[in-house]
Amino acid sequence: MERTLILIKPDGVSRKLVGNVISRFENKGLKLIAMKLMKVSREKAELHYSVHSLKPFFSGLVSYLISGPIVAMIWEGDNAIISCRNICGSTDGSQASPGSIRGDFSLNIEENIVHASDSQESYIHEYPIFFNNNEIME
Ligand code: FUP
Repeated sequence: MERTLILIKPDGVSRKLVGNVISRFENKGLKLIAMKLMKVSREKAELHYSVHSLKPFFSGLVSYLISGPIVAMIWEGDNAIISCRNICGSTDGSQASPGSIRGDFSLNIEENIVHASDSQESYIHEYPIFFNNNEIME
């Protein structure tokens, strides 16, 4: 069993895609074990994206994540990380395959609806930024 952190970013929430996005993970057979609607602080956003801190797009990326409420979730299942990455699609919505979340709803790389942990190490870094252990269903 593997776990992964999924964020529905501010554009996903404001475009009322929350139900659609959640359905895709449920339909795949993954199990939802934590979820909250929240505003992310600048400090948390910078920590979440710290791997990109030296990239030219970092400040825009942080501003985007804190621009409105997000939905943070933890999903569990066999190979949850790669399964969820495939459901989300390629980072740039214009390149993402139709049928994936980004392929269906995003036209660019800046506003790409969702975040999904890209490895076990990333998940370990990311999930405590959004959840306390007592908020995760065991
Ligand atoms: P992903 O794991 O698919 O979310 O993509 P990355 O970790 O490579 O990038 C994190 C976020 O940075 C993406 F959601 C989009 C953003 N990004 C840009 O805005 N510009 C870039 O050139 C690359 C990434």
